[in-house]
Amino acid sequence: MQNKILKLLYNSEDYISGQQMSESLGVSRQAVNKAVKSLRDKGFGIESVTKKGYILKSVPTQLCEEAVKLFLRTKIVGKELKVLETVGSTNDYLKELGYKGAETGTVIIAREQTAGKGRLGRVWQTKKDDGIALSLLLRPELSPAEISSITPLSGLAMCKAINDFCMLDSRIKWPNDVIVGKKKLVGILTEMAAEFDRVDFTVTGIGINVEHTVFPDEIAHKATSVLLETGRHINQNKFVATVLNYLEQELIMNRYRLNGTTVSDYQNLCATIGRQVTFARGKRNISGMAVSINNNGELEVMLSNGTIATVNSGEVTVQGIY
Ligand code: BT5
Repeated sequence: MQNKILKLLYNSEDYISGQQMSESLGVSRQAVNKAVKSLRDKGFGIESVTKKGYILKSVPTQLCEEAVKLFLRTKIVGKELKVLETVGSTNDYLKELGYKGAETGTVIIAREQTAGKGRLGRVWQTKKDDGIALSLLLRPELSPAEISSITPLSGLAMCKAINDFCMLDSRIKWPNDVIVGKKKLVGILTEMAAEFDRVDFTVTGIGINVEHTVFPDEIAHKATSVLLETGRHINQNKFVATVLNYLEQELIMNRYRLNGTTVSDYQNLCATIGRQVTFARGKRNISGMAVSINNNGELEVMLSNGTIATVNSGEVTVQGIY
């Protein structure tokens, strides 16, 4: 109901009366008043003038479900969407929903995470309203071996969304970071629930630094935020809708697989390619020049003897970055 009232107000250039709204939605005037009040409580600037009606003057900048939905243009991603005030980890929360049958495209967003996770048991640091934590559940009809494109495609979507919305020149540090300059703006963690030959669901968690002006000492040298890079405060709701639009474009429209176009897009935006990298093989550290990624999302590294090594784990040090 609130979403419908909001759509009417958003799409109307002039004042719209309570009567008009109640007629076009087939609900009572009282229900309209109640929805308007709830929307105002959530921070929507809805002005009312006697005999003219209501007009939408402003949308909250802090995350709110109704506002994200207002700007969303997707068919699948975010069809089910929830914004939480606080949660341990959006990935853990969404995995629980996944086991209970949540449908593909379900999105959980949190204004605060108290136990944000990175890969390999590492911690993802977030502070209330400074960072956005977002998780997307997908049910691709693929085998566990075939879902390796999900993280790179998500990274590609994030990089495009940031460059488009924040007008930044962000790049992808293979496989799962989005960086600006030499610092990390976004981290991505994909988890899955699978049987031997069939994926039940994947949950891709994306942490984005938005409003931070300072970071904890241990990451201050390698972390940055949209505010630090642009000097501007963004409307988080419009931004999240842009992110979800790009996730749908890159993941759903490409059926979760890298192809010629997405590999080429990824390579054009990848900061790792063309740099010296070091990675572990067994107990040895090997260095070489990152030259490309393949259709499985693996990094191809040219070694000094001219052979190509394929790296599929993210533990790579990139010279000049981190
Ligand atoms: C990642 O791991 O970068 C994946 C982060 C995924 C976070 C999202 S938030 C929504 C969803 N719910 C979750 O619980 N998680 C996901 P990794 O590549 O392992 O990088 C982790 C490392 O990045 C840490 O060890 C720190 O060095 C650094 N780090 C931690 N917090 C950071 C931040 N806010 N900004 C930049 N770097 C950070």
